[in-house]
Amino acid sequence: MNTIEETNEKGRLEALFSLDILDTPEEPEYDELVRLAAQICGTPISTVTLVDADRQWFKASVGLTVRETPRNVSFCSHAIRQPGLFVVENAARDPRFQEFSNVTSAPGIRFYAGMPIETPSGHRVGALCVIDTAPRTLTESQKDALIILARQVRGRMELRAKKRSLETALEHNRQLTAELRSQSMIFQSFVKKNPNICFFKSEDGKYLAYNARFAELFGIDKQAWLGKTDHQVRPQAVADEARRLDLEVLAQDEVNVTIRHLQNAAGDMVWHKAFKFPIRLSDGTSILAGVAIDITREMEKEQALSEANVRLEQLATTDALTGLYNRRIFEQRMAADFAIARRNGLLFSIVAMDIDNFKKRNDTYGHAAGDEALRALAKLLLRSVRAGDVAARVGGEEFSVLLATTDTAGAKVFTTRLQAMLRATDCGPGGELTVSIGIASLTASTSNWEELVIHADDALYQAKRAGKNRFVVSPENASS
Ligand code: GH3
Ligand code: MG
Ligand code: MG
Repeated sequence: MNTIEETNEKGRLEALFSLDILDTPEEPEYDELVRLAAQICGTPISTVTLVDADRQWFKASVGLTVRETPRNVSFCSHAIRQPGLFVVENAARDPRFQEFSNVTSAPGIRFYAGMPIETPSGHRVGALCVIDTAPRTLTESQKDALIILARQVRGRMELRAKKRSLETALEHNRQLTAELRSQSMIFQSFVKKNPNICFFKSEDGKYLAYNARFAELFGIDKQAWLGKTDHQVRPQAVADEARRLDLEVLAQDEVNVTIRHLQNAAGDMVWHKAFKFPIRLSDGTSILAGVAIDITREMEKEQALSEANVRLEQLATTDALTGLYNRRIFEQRMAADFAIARRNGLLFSIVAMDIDNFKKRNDTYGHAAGDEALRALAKLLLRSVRAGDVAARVGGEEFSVLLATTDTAGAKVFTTRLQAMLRATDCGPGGELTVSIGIASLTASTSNWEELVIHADDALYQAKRAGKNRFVVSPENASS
């Protein structure tokens, strides 16, 4: 064989194998065709032969007992080398065949006529042939019949191949369907068993599906809302809002996240984090999908934490007994407000205050009476200061007041008024409560807030020395 023939032979064998017919059982439809061929041509033998790599195999035959023979004694191998009817009238006289064992001995072939069977791809995979043991010829109508019958064989083989590819497609389809069904089952149980609330709505707002958690939230039946819109099952205002959001979500391709506070079927208020997003279908329509996570416990925890933080903050910044700011906050505010005042040339004063003879009050009337007096004074201080001022308890019976945008004269007015109020206030057992006060105001020479505190303390000390129940202005501010 030359190279082209080898290439053709490879393609031919592939075409033959793809028919998947070799070594299959006998089939009446082929048997009938060979019987008809033998009858019409008046020959004792007829076969539908398929030419394999090194043998020829008979799909159907009459007059033969074997089902295959080696290719080196194959007449059909010669027949399939050309497209038309191949006739050998006397093999004993033909040098191509006279040495064939099936010519020299049984069955003693003399006459052969074979019509190649061609696949749609143009490969000749075998032949329909008639064989006789005596030399002879065929009439034109016998030749025609043989050609027609070969076409019938070919038609049947094609049908068989089509049936096979249909079966393959069907099997593929069956597998796909099974796969889809199992995927859909996975999805369904995913939604069903999901601990979160899941639902789907159509573009026109009808509920397509929802899970047990969703039904539980609204206290409804598994089917109750299917095919209904929010406007049919929820209060008007809620439905309006839901529809507005759904349309917004359907119009874009993002996940919409909202936190909601709503009442569940049991009447409890719950917190939900809700996610809504569109699912685009292949037919161009969309579905709105929603998932909601119950975050009530997290929200409660967060709330408790922030309340605890506020309490902690209060504890750290205020004095438990009086509710006034403590020394730490007073100093912080002092530092900040002093800096602002100095930078902007604002007036700024502080008042340092110490209760007179407090030890004696405690000793005589008891600690509780002392506490009561401290609270009474704190209340007065809170009432006297303006917004922006800071009143703080900076020690046991010591208080400081920061007076923003206030000069010494203003501080004196504040102090005098406070003392007058104190005289008029019932501070519990022990009678009238008096305080000694030192006043210091920001001047051009004050370099820092600590200096101002020292001046006020010095002035307070002088007030004590001078007989208590009075105020003294720091010498630095004496001229005002
Ligand atoms: P002076 O007029 O010189 O200021 O004399 P004083 O007795 O007020 O001052 P001293 O510093 O001798 O005593 C202050 C007292 O304040 C002593 C302390 O027990 C009392 N004290 C401090 N903190 C509290 C408190 O929270 N509650 C009560 N009830 N007393 C307190
Ligand atoms: Mg004191
Ligand atoms: Mg005192």
